[in-house]
Amino acid sequence: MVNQPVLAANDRVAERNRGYFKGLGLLVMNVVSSPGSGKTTLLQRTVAGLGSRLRTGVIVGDLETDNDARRLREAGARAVQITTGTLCHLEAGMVARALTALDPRSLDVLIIENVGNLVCPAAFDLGEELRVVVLSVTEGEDKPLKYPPIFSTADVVIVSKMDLADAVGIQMDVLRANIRRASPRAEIFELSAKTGAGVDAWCDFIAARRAASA
Ligand SMILES: Nc1nc2c(ncn2[C@@H]2O[C@H](COP(=O)(O)OP(=O)(O)O)[C@@H](O)[C@H]2O)c(=O)[nH]1
Ligand SMILES: [Mg+2]
Repeated sequence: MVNQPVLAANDRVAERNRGYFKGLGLLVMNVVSSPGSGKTTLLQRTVAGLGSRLRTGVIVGDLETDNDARRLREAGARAVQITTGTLCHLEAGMVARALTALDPRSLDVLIIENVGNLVCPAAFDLGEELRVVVLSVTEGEDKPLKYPPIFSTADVVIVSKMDLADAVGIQMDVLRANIRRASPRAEIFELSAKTGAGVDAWCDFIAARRAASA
């Protein structure tokens, strides 16, 4: 159980972030998943896909290393790494501090890649407009039912690694039904960051949301 005063303090900073993002017309997404489900690979594709349309910045959180920020810079993003040490989630204040390195006034979209974990990030609002949960087909059909807090608060659920769906024998009808149950209001995308299949629809969705929030 997370300490209530810590959550209340985080919520206050998150609200301040939200007001600031709104004032700038910046579309902000908080991307959450288990480690290794393909967040960074998808964000590399996303940054490249939005490249000619929207200026995208990325804040990426991991316990250690700046590997992901380097991968995202290679894809053309402005990216800043937060290393959390032992902490299993990002907090709103960390995002506010990291953002100063990205010149937010010159961005259209800010993507926050949270620490890989389906539990801790659920309780920490970062001030995002969209909470995006990535679930790869290799994780099994039952995960949406096992992690209710993160799935019930998702605005978008992305089923990733679709190129592996047949190889791992996932039952897509069961997975889709479980996502619908756990995330009743979420938009659902199915894609492969490896082949690129489905990534255009995802980028079009981001562009439409950004146009609506600008
Ligand atoms: N087959 C396949 N592998 C993928 C895909 N997306 C990512 N991966 C692989 O999954 C591993 C973890 O990816 P990464 O993007 O680092 O995941 P993250 O930990 O969620 O940021 C890497 O070996 C990627 O090459 C995909 O769409 N298909
Ligand atoms: Mg990553």
